[in-house]
Amino acid sequence: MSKENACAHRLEYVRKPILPTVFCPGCGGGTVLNVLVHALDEERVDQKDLVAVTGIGCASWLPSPYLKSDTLHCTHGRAIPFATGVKVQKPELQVMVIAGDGDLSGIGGNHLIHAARRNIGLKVFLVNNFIYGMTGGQVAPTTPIDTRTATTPYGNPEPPFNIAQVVAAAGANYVARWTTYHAFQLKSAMKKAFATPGFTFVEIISQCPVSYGKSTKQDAVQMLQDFKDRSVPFEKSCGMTEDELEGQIVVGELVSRSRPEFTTVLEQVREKAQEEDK
Ligand SMILES: Cc1ncc(C[n+]2csc(CCOP(=O)(O)OP(=O)(O)O)c2C)c(N)n1
Ligand code: SF4
Ligand SMILES: [Mg+2]
Repeated sequence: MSKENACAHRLEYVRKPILPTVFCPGCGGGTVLNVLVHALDEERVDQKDLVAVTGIGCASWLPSPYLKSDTLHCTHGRAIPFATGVKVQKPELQVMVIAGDGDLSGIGGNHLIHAARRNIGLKVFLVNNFIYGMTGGQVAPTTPIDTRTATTPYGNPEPPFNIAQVVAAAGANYVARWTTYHAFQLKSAMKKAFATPGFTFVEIISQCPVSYGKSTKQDAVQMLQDFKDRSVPFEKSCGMTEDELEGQIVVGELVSRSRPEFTTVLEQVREKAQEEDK
């Protein structure tokens, strides 16, 4: 396939017109969408079998309106319950959730850990920009300690969630973390997330030069440089102390395993119930 044809092929996953996008200049959202479309294409995910579910926030504009598949743009924090309903009714579909850190780990945090515990076959991509971006920069459960935000003008007193570790501990089959600086590694992780049965989760550290940039006084390029400089491979991080890991971004694959997928288990229960109720 020529380069031009390959590009046209990937664009089939995207609703047109895409420009102008809703994203601010320098936002990581464009990179995330670009990488996602490459992953969908290379994994040969059929658009007719794909349901993209999201909540509310800048990251939630990624699947809806931009992905040309069935999309559910749901209420803030409730993407996973909606996606769970779809997957339970139609287990044969590829059900993907893509939303922000506030959406999935703040208001929707309980849904996230229980979906991971059940190991239901959702493909979840959490775009972590360390802030409530769309609403102007309020503190999120992922905001680093001491950061000055719109709602923590004297510095954030709360330590942040290590959300990939939380999801891994809850029982997901696959968990990885990359940043928008690591586009190729991120694509590989997304492909593996699509290919692995069960609950799969990729945390994507992404730059928000507007709402989070107000706090860090960095532009998009400085943020990407910072992601590069602060990244530590997961394997190396295992030999480091908590103090040494302070302020670092651990990247790579945290978990890859094969616990039973929830809708398969549910089907077995259904068959058992029918047998016992005869
Ligand atoms: C129930 C409810 N509470 C609050 C809001 C307001 N709200 C909309 S988006 C958002 C935060 C978005 O942050 P995040 O999910 O991290 O997405 P980002 O914009 O950073 O990509 C909030 C608080 C809402 N729409 N609904
Ligand atoms: S506010 Fe931040 S996350 Fe939202 S579009 Fe602008 S740069 Fe991107
Ligand atoms: Mg956010």
